[in-house]
Amino acid sequence: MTQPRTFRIAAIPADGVGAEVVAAGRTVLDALAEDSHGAFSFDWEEFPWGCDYYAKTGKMIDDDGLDRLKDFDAIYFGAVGWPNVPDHISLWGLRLKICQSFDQWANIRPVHFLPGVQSPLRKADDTELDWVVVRENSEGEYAGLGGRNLSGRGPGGEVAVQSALFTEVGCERIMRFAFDLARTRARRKVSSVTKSNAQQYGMVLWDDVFKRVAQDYPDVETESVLVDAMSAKFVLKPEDLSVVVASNLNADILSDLGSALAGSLGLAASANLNPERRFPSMFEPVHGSAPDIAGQGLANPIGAVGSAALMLDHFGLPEQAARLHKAIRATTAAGILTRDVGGTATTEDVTKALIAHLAD
Ligand code: GGG
Repeated sequence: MTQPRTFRIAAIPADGVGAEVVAAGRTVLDALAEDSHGAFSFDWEEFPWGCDYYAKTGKMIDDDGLDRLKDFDAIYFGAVGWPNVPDHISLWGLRLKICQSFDQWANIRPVHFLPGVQSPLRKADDTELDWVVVRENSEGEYAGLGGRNLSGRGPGGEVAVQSALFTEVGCERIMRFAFDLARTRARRKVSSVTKSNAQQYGMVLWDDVFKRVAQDYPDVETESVLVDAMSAKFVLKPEDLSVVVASNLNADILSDLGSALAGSLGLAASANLNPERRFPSMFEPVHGSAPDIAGQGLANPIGAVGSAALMLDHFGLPEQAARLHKAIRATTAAGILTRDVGGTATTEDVTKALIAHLAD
């Protein structure tokens, strides 16, 4: 008989709708655990970090915050960013600080088309669409290298340098991750997103590593596509996609496009993985804090619940993850939809429907 397991999870709702969707995700996960009759449970600890905390303390996270997080089994994150704090301070002070310090170098962002949710793509009406964006999550355009100088020249005289960093180690590990993922999917294909025609150093290294790694996966189809052409392909030929591997910034932009094509950013889930498991991985909806709807009970919890499913997969509970995915599909198919996907349901309505459908 397998031992019951308790997963220790650090919840960081952070800003805006983050609080509402993390609460919804926790409620659904606790319902799942209750239904497991003791096979597994979740032990939650919630941390108050975010922009409000910054306004009070001058810090996005406590000085010993990473130390307090490092022994959790996972981090369940909401969204970061609020108009009272400059975006680069809040993003670097919390989300990127966690991702980079815990070497969460693989960011997985599946694009699922759900029943009952209308896509702006006409093609989605009669074509099965489903792909995963694999985002390099530790370097590239987000390496944080650069600086501002020459402000002494006076107004209009300052300069800024922001360098992208591409290492062979960083490129190779994310590409191998993408190829391994492709081998688990019906269509074994990896599309690499590049811009090597214009970025002749970093992106040419990216392309060279892609060609070298591909040789170890002769059973996986490949293509290398410029980021501008890939944006068009997302809209015009998405049925040709399975795993899309891209640098930090390119993948961030393309995954938002993918989520919008699937109907809403509110549906999109993500996992920031430290595949070696030296540090906890972090699971969060792709969307931000949405100040326009925050605190009104209108946020779509599906992105956060889909992220919880990715967390269950990471814990080695694929059947439980599948139950969440099934409940999500049953809920949208029944027309229980928040405003962002054309419905009138509240966060609470969708959460209740998800829990009800766990029994299906
Ligand atoms: N839950 C995702 C989130 O809070 N994102 C905030 C954001 O601005 N992210 C930008 C990025 O990750 O590049």
